[in-house]
Amino acid sequence: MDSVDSLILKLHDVNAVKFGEYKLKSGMMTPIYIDLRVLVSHPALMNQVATLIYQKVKDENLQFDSVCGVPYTALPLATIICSRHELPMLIRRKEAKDYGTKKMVEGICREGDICLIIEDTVTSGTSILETAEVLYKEGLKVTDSIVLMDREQGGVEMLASEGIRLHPIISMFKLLNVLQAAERIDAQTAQSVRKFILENNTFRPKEEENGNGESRPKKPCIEHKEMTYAERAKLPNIHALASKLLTVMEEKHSNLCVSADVTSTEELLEIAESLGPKICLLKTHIDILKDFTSETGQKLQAVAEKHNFLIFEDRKFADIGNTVKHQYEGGLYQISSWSHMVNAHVVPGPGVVRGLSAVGKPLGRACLLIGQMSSQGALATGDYTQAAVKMAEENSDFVMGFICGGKLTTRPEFIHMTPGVQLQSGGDGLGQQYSTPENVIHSKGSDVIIVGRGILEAPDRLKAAEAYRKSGWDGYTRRLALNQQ
Ligand code: S5P
Repeated sequence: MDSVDSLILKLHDVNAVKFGEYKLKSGMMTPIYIDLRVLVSHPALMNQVATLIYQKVKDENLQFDSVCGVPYTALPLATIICSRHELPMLIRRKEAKDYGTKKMVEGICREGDICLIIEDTVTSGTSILETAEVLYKEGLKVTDSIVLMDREQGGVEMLASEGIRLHPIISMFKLLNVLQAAERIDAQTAQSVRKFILENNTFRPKEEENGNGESRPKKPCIEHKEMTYAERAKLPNIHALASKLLTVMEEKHSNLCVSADVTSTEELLEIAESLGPKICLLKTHIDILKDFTSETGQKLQAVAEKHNFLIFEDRKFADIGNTVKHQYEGGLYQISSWSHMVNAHVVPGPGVVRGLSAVGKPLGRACLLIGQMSSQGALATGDYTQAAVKMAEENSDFVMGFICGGKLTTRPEFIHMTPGVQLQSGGDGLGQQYSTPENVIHSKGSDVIIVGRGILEAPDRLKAAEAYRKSGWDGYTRRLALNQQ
């Protein structure tokens, strides 16, 4: 027997499905009541449900960073799934504590992370939406939700209108069919429940519901009709270097930036030469070279020219304008003379951008602002990240984009670049946290993956670079396909 069919019968056995006259949370009277709270008394059944929910995650290829169960019934289900598969979990509080941190969500919330919501039963979808709204306040995104039992009374449609895809495991009509076929209920009961469900759909599109014209804005998980890299390259207000980079990306079918974190000029140039055809951008930490000379920059430029990629010195400037001006232009490395772009922390305020711009703008250079960091416990979150976006918008004649975990602004002239990328998620023991190219590009809407050790430590760097290039590009084409339907 199909595992969902057998689950339906077991749920009926343990009285989780009841027929009669019951009142729903909304006050509506119903001839069928689903009470999955009883699951906690049946551990084997609980495990079976958890397995089916996780199977749904795999079947639908859902991408997310954490899991949150709607309190209380779905909480133990989320716990089992997260424990079994070592997934980070979040707990939504129903009431804020009146002492301590007053947090509404327990667990680590990283700005832009995607949280998968798990629920036991859905009628209208409001419980899922309430939980999603608490998560949104923590800077999280919700794109998908899995529910064990969908009463088919409009929850799927309501959540879709709010940008959340609902994936039910059991739907009401399926449940009725299985129970009727197994002679647990007679045809008349099944038919009266079907009639009730069809006549009691709770979903009303926003405009219909709200006569005063104040319909709430729709919250799409990803913006529709997304522009291609090539289209963005032609935007009238785009920085010339951002336009150049997007053009290179389109031409080479590559959104891969290799982070060439090596300590000798020879190895740096060797990486640039061999991986050049696979990348759109090469990122350096020039101060880790033990043998830098002014020739290093010149040679790197020549290879960049030959293989059509740009250079990004990951200097992370973080001082007052006057100091960064000197650091950018002078010293041993004379960064502005050979690197197309650099990045800066926004902690000093806009002066850092103005200082860099004074040197870089006349040379046609550009800057990326660090809106978020990939490392555990990073403080660049929430208002800080928003301040970085504002600073970029106010200085778009020199700022071309962001270092971030995912898309920070919908303005298509800015390029989002994400470090902390490997084909397997995880970390490095020193705080680095990795997401996959698929997650970064497809789910989080970033534009460029920055990959260091995932390629540098591979037995065959060229093969690894090709695997990352392909994975990043596939994420982009899948994202485009999804948003152009
Ligand atoms: O938040 C950040 C920002 C940057 S630029 N996290 C990062 O890891 N980086 C840089 O990306 C980091 O300095 C390193 O050069 C690269 C990541 O390297 P990997 O070996 O962990 O892929």
